[in-house]
Parts: sequence; structure tokens; C-alpha cells
Amino acid sequence: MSGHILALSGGVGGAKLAAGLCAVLPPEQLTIAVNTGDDFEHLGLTICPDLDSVTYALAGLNDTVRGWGVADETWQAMAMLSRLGGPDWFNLGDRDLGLHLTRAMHLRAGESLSEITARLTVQLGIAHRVVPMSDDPVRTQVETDAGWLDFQHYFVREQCRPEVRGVRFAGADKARISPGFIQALSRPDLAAIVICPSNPWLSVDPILALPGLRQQIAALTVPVIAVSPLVGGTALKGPLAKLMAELGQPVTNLALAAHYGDLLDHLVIDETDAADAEALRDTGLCATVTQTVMRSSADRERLASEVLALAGKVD
Ligand code: FO1
Repeated sequence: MSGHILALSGGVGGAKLAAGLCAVLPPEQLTIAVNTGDDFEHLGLTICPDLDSVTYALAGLNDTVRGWGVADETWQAMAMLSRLGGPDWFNLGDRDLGLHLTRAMHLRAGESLSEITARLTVQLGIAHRVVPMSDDPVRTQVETDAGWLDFQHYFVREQCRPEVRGVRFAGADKARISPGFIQALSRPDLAAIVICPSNPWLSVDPILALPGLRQQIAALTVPVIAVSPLVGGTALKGPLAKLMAELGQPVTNLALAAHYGDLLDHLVIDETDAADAEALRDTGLCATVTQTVMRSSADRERLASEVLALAGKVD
């Protein structure tokens, strides 16, 4: 087996496949570039939810029931914050706060998000390279009847209830692709780009909105393989199906593939959506049907191996 894999990931769903890839690839053969459009400033801290979800999943610290944050968490700091009248709509556990405080300290000392992410992942025993998509701030915002909402206000505070009319990525036009991400894209041994099963509109689009990135990927000859986050014609978790409908899209793999457009060579879809395969192939795409639901580490590793086999890089 040879060649480097570049995975693009959002938070929880993407992190599962990222963990599978880490289990089957040695550290020098994988770079995971993570969405930072969900990041926001809160309580004087910069919170990076997708980087956190990937980091906790790879370190084996993630809470698999809640879906975000650290397992065996306690909430003493939040209880005090709430008692003191602080903003308690965004839950920061005591252990999780340890990470946010450390990140804030290094940011204040002038380190880049890339440097800090490298430091935190190493400290948590992660050997694989996890890089933010950019060191410059990009902030996803959604347009609702009440105007533009910052992503975490929409997602956590409003529980995705507002109808979404549009999505924008503030700052993306000026944001530079992070050094580790550029390095992976420029590797002569790059073998494939894997788009993890994250929300294309909310978690992958902010990455693809970075100036020049779509063109850079299009200029490469390596396959771009996405794993669909749709299962049985809906999303297992999160606002994807609701959002697609609100944006006037049919909630189908065909619409999802059309959204990625020419960028995509291969879409991996769930066995419950096997009926979509033919229509996808009719558009010129390669389509693979398999079980994409990842409930166990065995599921994650099997899916990762199947995706790598599509890249032609697994014996
Ligand atoms: N998601 C929630 O639904 N409620 C929360 O209170 C919450 C807190 C939180 C704290 C730190 C962190 O890294 C993530 C957190 N998330 C929370 C998850 C996160 O906001 C979303 O899952 C992602 O932004 C969507 O990918």
C-alpha cells in the first residue's frame, strides 16, 4: 500500500470515518483537514467544534452517546456560570474547558491554529496529522427570516429550528489554506481525496470556499471520493435533510452529488439507498453501495478500507 490520503472532515459524522482511516493507515499516509466554519468566540474563548470532535474521536475521548464533547464529562463550571447569570446555552464541560483554555492561552501567545492543533493532538496521543482548513477566521452563517445567524446560534441555541434560506462563510474570501493542508494537496504521492460523511452545505462547503481550493483539487488527477451522509433518504443526525429541503433540494444522493458537481469522481452510498446507484452512474459518477452507518470501530475500519480500496491504494 502506498500514497497519501487527504481527508476533508466536518465534526461528528466525519470524525467517525477519520477515526477509521487512522486505524487502517500509518500516520505518514494521512492528513485530515477539518472545517473551521463552525468556530466561534464564546466566553472569551475560541471554540472549534469540528476540530474538537475529530480530536476527541481520534484520542478515544469522545462521548458517543451525546455525540459531541468528552466522555465522562462533569459540568461544575457550567453550573457556576449559569448561577452567575452567564450565557449557558452552549455547554462546555469541565474536561472540554481544559482544552479550550489551553487553546486560548496559545492563541493569545500568538501561535496559529495549525500550531496549536498539532500541539493538542500530540498531547492527546494522536499520531496522525489533523490540520484546520485555515488559520484565518471563517465563520459559517445561515440566513433565516430573522436575518443572518451565526452557526452555533442556529445549531445549538436555536436547535436548527429556523428555516434556512441561504448559507455564507464570512471571511472565506480572505482566508488562506492552512500550511498543512497545502502541503498535503501538493504532495507528489497524493493518492486520493476523501470527503468524509459530513454535511456538504454546512461542513464541507466552508472548506471548498477557501480561495483557489476547488481549482487546486480540480487540477489534480487523484480521485475525489465522497461518502454520503444520507442513509435511507435522510440524515442519521443533524439538520442535513431539513436544510436540503429548505434550500429547495430533493433529499437524495443525486442532489448531493450534483452539489459537489465536477469535483467528485466517486460517491459511496448506503445499502439502504442502493436504488440511487444507477441514476448516479448515469451522470458519469462512480457509485459504490455499502454499509455506511458506523456504530463500532469495526464498522469504521471496514468503511475506511473500502474507501481506500476505491482509491486503488489498498492491496
Ligand atoms: N452541541 C450541542 O448540541 N449543544 C452544545 O451545548 C454543544 C456544546 C459544544 C461544546 C464544545 C464543542 O466542541 C462542541 C459542542 N457542541 C454542542 C457540538 C457542536 O456545536 C456541533 O456538533 C457542531 O458545530 C456541528 O458540527
